[in-house]
Amino acid sequence: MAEARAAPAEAPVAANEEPPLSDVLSAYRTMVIARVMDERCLTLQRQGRIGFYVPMQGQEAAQVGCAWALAEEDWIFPAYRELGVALARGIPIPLLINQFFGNSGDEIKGRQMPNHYGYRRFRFVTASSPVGTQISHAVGAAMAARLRKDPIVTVSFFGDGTTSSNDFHAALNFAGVFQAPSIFFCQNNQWAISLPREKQTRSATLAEKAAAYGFPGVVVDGMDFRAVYRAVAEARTRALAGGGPTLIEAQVYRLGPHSTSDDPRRYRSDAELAEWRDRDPVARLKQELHEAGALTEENDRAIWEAAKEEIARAVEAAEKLPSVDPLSIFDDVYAQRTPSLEEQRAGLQRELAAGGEPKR
Ligand SMILES: Cc1ncc(C[n+]2csc(CCOP(=O)(O)OP(=O)(O)O)c2C)c(N)n1
Ligand SMILES: [Mg+2]
Repeated sequence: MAEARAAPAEAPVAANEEPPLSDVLSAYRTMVIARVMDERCLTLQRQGRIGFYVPMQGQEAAQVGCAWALAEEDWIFPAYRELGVALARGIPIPLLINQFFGNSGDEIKGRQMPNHYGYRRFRFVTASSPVGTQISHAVGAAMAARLRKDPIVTVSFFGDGTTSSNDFHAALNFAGVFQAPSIFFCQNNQWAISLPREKQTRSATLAEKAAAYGFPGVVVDGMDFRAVYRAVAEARTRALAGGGPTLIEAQVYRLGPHSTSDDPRRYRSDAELAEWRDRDPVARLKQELHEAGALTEENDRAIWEAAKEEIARAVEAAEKLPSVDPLSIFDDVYAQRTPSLEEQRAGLQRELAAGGEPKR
């Protein structure tokens, strides 16, 4: 079965060591699941079955490669495009799909935008919509971990455009000064909605910005699973040894739209898209596994089929679940509801019992 197996729980191999082949095959499977789920979610939104989705095609190797080099105790501070990281963490597919539907299986009870999930038990903080805020949070959590002598790192995920945010500067400066055990994982997907990378900054690379904060910045081919894995493993080893933070710029491409509210044909060329499609990270890892004798065409077909089936099952189950109970809107805010909230809750309960639509 094409389960999105979580990245290995034990500490990752030392820097520069290669992940074992069996592990790479699991990572490949996770990348395939991410690709299939991504396509399915886009379609679900186009069909009006879910409200919103943020695609990540083209960023599978960067996301899974990064997550694979972490330990499960490490905390993830994602932006809104990190499906590959979520799957690599072992967050179950049905849980994610239920969140997109905002149904009664959504642990967040429909209180977040679709696609803005987070789960404490997976150490995966709720996706940040304001760009960059998660970077400061990650540094704060890294400092807390160090004070508590927790041997972990925190990792923030963000894009090229986010390097222009206030939080990027504040977080990296602070992390540099205090040598926070935090990894800044920038997926340079070449676009910040319609703004191209070359208009974002005059810096030659995004990674070189780390020099101003006094710590290493590395550029890595984000279409290459192993290269990403090695860069993150090395940054993690250094952070745990007290060597401070690292900024990693993974060069990738967003093959799909920015979100389901975007039409990229209005601002970028088919030729550019085609050029990056030729560097498809999923196809690349497949080729590598094939050459290493770890994957046959037949096994590969089975991996894709299993992924499609698993996702289809999760969607089918999600559509059978009822919506979130409207009364749950009054839960989880106060330990004891105020009299006015009790009154409003009773009013809604009466309306629902009378079969009416809740007043908006
Ligand atoms: C503080 C803030 N300003 C503006 C926006 C609107 N916005 C949403 S996504 C985005 C572009 C971000 O680009 P990048 O950091 O490259 O990430 P990508 O979406 O390409 O993954 C912007 C400007 C926002 N969400 N938050
Ligand atoms: Mg971008």
